[in-house]
Amino acid sequence: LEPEAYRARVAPAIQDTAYLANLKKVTQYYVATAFIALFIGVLIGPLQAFNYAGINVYENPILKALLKSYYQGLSLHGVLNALVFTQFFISGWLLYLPVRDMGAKINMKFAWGTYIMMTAGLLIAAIPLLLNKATLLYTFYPPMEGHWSFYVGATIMVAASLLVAGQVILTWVGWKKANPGQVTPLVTFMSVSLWMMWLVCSLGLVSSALFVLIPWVFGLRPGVDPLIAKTLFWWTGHAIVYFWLLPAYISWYAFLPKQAGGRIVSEPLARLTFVMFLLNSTPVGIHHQYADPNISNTWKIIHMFLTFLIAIPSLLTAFSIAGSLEDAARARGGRGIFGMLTHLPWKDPVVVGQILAMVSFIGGGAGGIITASFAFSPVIHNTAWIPGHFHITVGTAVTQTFMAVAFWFIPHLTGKRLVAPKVALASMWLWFTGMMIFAVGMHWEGLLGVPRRTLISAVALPIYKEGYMHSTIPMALTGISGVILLLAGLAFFYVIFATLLSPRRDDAEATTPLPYSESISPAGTNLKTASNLVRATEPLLALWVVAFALVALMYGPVLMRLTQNASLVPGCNFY
Ligand code: HAS
Ligand code: HEM
Ligand code: CU
Repeated sequence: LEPEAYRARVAPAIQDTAYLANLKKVTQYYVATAFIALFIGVLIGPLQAFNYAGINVYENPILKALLKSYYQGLSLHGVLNALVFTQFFISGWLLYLPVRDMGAKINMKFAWGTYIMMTAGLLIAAIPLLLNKATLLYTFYPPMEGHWSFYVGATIMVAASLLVAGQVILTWVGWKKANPGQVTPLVTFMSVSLWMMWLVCSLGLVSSALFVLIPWVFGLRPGVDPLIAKTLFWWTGHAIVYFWLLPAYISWYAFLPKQAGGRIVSEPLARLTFVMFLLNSTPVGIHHQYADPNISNTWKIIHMFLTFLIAIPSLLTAFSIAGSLEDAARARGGRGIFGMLTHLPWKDPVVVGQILAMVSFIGGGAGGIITASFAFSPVIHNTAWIPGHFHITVGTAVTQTFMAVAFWFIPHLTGKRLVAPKVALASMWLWFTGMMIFAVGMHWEGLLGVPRRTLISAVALPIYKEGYMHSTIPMALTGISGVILLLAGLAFFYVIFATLLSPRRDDAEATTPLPYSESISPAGTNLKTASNLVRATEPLLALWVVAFALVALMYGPVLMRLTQNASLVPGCNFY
């Protein structure tokens, strides 16, 4: 992107300082709420890691007063980290970036309205969670039944995010009308396509909430069909991982090159990546249900191939970002394979955090592709392997990227300066090291058959020792990782909260500007002269329709069969 062209485009909105301050404020609220949720969620994590080291801390009276059971803690951990933290951070990030990128003036009352609605939904759902009335784990599979307020609160939260999506997409439609024949700028393109993807994928969860779960918990239906609910859950539940991941990709593609001192390799390629995710993220969810009955093997295998296909845009991203980092290292005087590594800015926590997040994703992605295999799945499904996989995808690739982004984004939004950059840097290394050790320990335990979601340290310590005798080393690794991650979390949250509480210095537009990168191959601005790839990816509305059609095609027959054979069972709970 040409910096001059960018400045000209966004000038009117920037000059309206009151508007800009308000936009930054609402974004700051989203981001701060996200990190408060993550703080609580992360504090529970090490306790679970100790469990997988054979150490049961849940009998401790102080802890007993706070958490009624391992499962209440695990429910809070999963919901706060994977659902609340991500959704709040992403809603702020993906509202602010495209609006700034287009230089648009949005309706700020509406923007605040969505924030308030999302927070209200969170509070409504949090009460039963804290009262141990919604100890359902973050997947809330029926027939486990929680208090109705959990389902209602969660639905309100998701609905609020759909309104954010609507506001951004409509702002873009307005931008298109005002700028006919122009190529959508990259950050806007990525954000809009991602919000469109979220609308396609959230349909599963929304219909489960409206037509299955809420009527059931209010007693309007005699029971619930667990398989239908689970299938609708994974319709959303797989693609949601890309709703988490792609905001990190936006940072890796659009901002990290500049932060590292290089350029974006190819804007058209970045656009292609996002379109592939829009089309193919959703119709793959049955790889979570290989073990479930009443879904034919044919559909399971089709979804498996589509899962392999959805690894391709991530592979494109891997090579493309590696190219940006090489470009950065060269510009900083690096030569040769090792020069590429040594000449990156290893003292900058923003860059280091993101590079380490990516390195973790090499393992997370490779593990995901292995996990997706129909033949291998029975070995590791429902074992500790699975938390091993997703703590180096969502728990590191995504979370650590958001953490590193916060080191510049919070100063940018608040006009404050990052407190203790060295502690920030240390927290990134600690988090990465802790998560890599955690991943080795948990994948390994999984291969030895240790089940996930089990208070294994208490129920079966003798069995743990007998049955999983060979697991001493991975157990030790998991326990050690819990300690390292606790330290990492404390260091990180010290930096974030101390920064938020420090005094404001300026409006940050000059001191911490949006770190737009230049491109080696830009997409251009005029559609007529743009490349075929840019022209093919520009009609996002049409591509969106194709995405809806694909998901209907790939889920319609599966859901039809499940509905024809529906059998309702009553709810139950175990807490
Ligand atoms: Fe997954 C289960 C398959 C990606 C999250 N996954 C989960 C669950 C979660 C999750 C939360 O097929 C658990 C759900 C539950 O509670 O039951 N996953 C995949 C596949 C991918 C994948 C094929 N997962 C993710 C991402 C997640 C995530 C992303 C969160 C953000 N996953 C599965 C399957 C299951 C599953 C099965 C069900 C298992 C079961 O039995 O229950 C792919 O999208 C991965 C593609 C990624 C790559 C990596 C690209 C690498 C990049 C980094 C490059 C690095 C550079 C740095 C440039 C191909 C982009 C270089 C710099 C230097 C200095 C060296
Ligand atoms: C589950 C540890 C951070 C998301 C788990 C489990 C452990 C663990 C051991 C498995 C529990 C079981 O299966 O019984 C930790 C540690 C963390 C951490 C030590 C860092 C201090 C995170 C982060 C995220 C996350 C940052 C996401 C943003 C989840 C989810 C589950 C989980 C979604 C699954 C819950 C379920 O099965 O219902 N965590 N975690 N964790 N963790 Fe973490
Ligand atoms: Cu999945």
